[in-house]
Amino acid sequence: MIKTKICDLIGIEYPIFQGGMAWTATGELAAAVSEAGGLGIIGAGQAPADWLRQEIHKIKKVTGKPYGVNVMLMSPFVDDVMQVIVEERVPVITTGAGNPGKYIPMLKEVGTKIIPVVASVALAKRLEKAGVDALIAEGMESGGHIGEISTLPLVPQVVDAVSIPIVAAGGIYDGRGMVAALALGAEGVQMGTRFMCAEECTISPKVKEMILKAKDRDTVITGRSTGHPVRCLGNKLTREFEQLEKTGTAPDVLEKMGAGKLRLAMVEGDTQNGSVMSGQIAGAVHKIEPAADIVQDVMRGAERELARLSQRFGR
Ligand code: TUI
Repeated sequence: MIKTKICDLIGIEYPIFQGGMAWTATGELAAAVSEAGGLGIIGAGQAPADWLRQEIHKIKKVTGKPYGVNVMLMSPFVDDVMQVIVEERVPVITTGAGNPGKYIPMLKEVGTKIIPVVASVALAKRLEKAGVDALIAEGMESGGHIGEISTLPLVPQVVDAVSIPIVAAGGIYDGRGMVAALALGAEGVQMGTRFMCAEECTISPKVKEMILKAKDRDTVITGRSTGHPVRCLGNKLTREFEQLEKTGTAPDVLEKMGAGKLRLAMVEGDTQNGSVMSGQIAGAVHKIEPAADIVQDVMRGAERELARLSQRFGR
């Protein structure tokens, strides 16, 4: 049985987080993952607070198990979103794309566990001092907004720099990845791309199909020149974006061009003009299956892999 500190901290059966992806991780997906024993996380993204409340209520109808909300700190609605989290007594929040420091006191007051995503050792240390409960160390293999360091070098450096539990993210999709993360000192894993292909994920079937067809080298990073690098599957939009970046287009023009493109892909299913954020592991995802099967496959695979390693190299 693989039970870790992160399981005890938040009261989950398996140390698997489903990434709280904007316009992708709705109440339906998060409820299925939580009910299966992992941590389902709603992606609040840039959605208004009312939308979040409705998704939280969907989860509460399906399961009494712990769940989370991911707060995208660049959202214009971030203050209202935090207010809903406090009012609804959300058990866990994860944060992305910034420093959640100023919200920590109000969340602690209601007992919400705070688990920010970090892409560097410096921010990890600062947030530990500010009193967060755990951290997700996310490598640049991930989809969406990313840092500059890969999972393999990032996780052990963060693990060694702080004493709170670390969840590894970026490039993980099966039991082998979980065992690798545990070997690096992580207490759990977060997976996004594989859960995009869960049956319960409500994104457009066209996006799921694009992930299923993707190969190892099909993602690209755009937006480096704006200071907000984003990993997506390459398409018409990324080619146009790359061209504009090459010719020195101003960051604010590029930012404007990116606005609304994630929704266009995930909700409207426009996989050529929309932003199909996905991790490098897309090339390994080959089927659409229930979220519970994903959770079970990762856990069984990890146990099998530990047994294999111990048989091969143990005494
Ligand atoms: O947040 C993510 N991934 C995301 S957010 C998102 S929504 C979006 N929409 C339009 C444009 C851009 C994003 C899609 N994917 N992952 C967590 C993450 N956070 N990765 C890296 C970071 C990060 C980066 C810099 C966290 C903190 C940071 O610096 C903060 C500081 O103050 O030092």
